[in-house]
Order: sequence, then C-alpha cells, then structure tokens
Amino acid sequence: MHQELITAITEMDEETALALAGKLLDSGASPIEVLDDCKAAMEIVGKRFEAGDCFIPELIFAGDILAQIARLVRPRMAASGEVQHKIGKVVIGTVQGDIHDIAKDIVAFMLDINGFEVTDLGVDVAPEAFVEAAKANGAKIVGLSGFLTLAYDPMKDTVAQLRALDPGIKVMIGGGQMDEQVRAYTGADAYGKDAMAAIALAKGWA
Ligand code: B12
Repeated sequence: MHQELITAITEMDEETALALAGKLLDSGASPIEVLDDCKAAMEIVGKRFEAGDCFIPELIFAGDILAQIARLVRPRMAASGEVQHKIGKVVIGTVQGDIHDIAKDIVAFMLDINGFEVTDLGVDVAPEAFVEAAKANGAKIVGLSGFLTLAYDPMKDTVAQLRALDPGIKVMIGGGQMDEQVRAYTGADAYGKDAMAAIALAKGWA
C-alpha cells in the first residue's frame, strides 16, 4: 500500500494523486498495487459518506480521480502483462427513467479492476438495450442499477426480457431504493448492497 497516494485521493487532492500515481508507475510500482491503493481509498471515502462526513460532490470528485488513475494504469497493465485473465463478462447500466450513475460507475469500475470485462451502457437504459448488449457480447451476468421507486418496473421488465433471451443469464440489482423485497418483485437473481457485494455475486456466477 502507498499511503501517500491513498491520502491524496481521500483528501481529494487531484493534482497530487495523479502525480503520485504517475510517479509510482514510472518507478516500477505494479499497476495492480496502484489499483489496490485506489480501492483502499474508495473504501475510506465510502465510509466517510455513510458517516455523513463527506457529501455527493466529494463522491463525484473522488470517482473522477479514480477514473483518471484507471486511465493511467490500464495501458501499463497491458504492457506489463499483468492483465488478469478476464473471469467473466458483465453488462451493467442504470435502468430506464433513472439517471443516477455515481454508484453504478463505482460498481462498474470495481468489477473491472477485479477482473471482469464490463460493458457499461450508461444511464436511462431501455430493457431492449440490455438485451441487445447481452446478445452481442454473450455476457451471462447483468447488473441493473436504480435509485428511484420509478425504477422498479423498468427493472422488472428488463429482467423479463433478459430471461426471454436466455433463462441462464444471472441478474443482480442494486442502488438506493433497492432491497430484497424489490429483488423478489423484479424477479432478479440477487440484490447487492454495494460494489463489494456486486463483485462477490459476479464471482459466484462466473
Ligand atoms: C446524488 C443524487 C442525485 C444526483 C445524481 C447524480 C449522478 N450523476 O448520479 C441528481 C442531483 C442528478 C439526482 C437527481 C434526482 N434524484 Co436523486 N439522489 C441522489 C442521492 C443524494 C445520492 C445517490 C448516490 O449517488 N449515492 C452515492 C452512492 C455511491 O452510494 P450507494 O448507494 O451506497 O452506492 C452503492 C449501492 O448503491 C450499490 N449499487 C448501485 N448500483 C448497483 C448495481 C448493482 C448491480 C449492485 C449489485 C449494487 C449497486 O453499490 C454502490 C457502490 O458501493 C440520493 C439519496 C441517497 N441517499 O441515496 C437521491 C435520491 C435517490 N434521488 C431522488 C430523487 C427523487 C431524484 C429526482 C427525481 C429529483 C427531481 N425531482 O428531479 C432526480 C431523478 C432524475 C432521474 N430521472 O433519475 C430520491 C429517490 C426517491 C424515490 N423513492 O424514488 C432520493 C432517494 C433522494 C430522496 N431521499 O428523496 N439525484
């Protein structure tokens, strides 16, 4: 762990975080280690958010720093041969009518750095678009994110359409208003409360 980098991210010091990440990579640090630092930093930021010690703008900002570091790391992973063997394909998106994407982006990023090939469809994604993406890349795992009560029905519709495509596709749902009861309503296979749960579920299905 590189404590200086973790601190720069949790302190939202973008310039220092990016400079440190670049310096570490240039001096031969393993890209995986740098990503582990990012994961550790994000856990700290997430806990602060839960405790009410930081707010949405900070979450967005931390997410943006992570995305920039991820862009620095990816080509080095390819170059160093450290690309993990992809353990499965996941299609993810925020369902129709819902534009909340901070959490979905975190889940997509965490799945990516934990070895999944992630197709992120963005926000306000129609059921048909999930079906098309799963069909096109053969993903057997689909993640549906949603924060609104209004997202329940599009989720249910999306699950039904995915089942019609392939009854073997595993669907997980998550996001603010989601819980086990909503999972039962939508017919999804599992509900995950956070990105770590999403990774555990996807690994169980891969
Ligand atoms: C930020 C925010 C916004 C931002 C979104 C910015 C963005 N780019 O995402 C903005 C300001 C745009 C917004 C808009 C609206 N919002 Co809003 N918003 C929120 C807020 C405050 C935080 C959500 C968030 O990002 N949390 C941060 C994430 C990181 O935390 P997290 O949930 O713990 O994240 C984990 C899990 O969600 C999980 N997860 C997420 N997706 C998935 C997927 C899978 C597969 C799995 C396994 C796990 C998983 O993993 C994440 C990472 O660990 C919530 C309140 C809240 N406390 O949730 C309201 C909230 C969701 N919004 C709400 C509303 C009503 C709206 C609006 C309709 C407001 C309006 N009148 O215009 C619009 C909706 C527009 C639309 N069509 O979508 C309501 C929803 C109420 C309801 N019952 O439907 C809430 C609950 C606020 C409230 N209490 O009233 N919102």
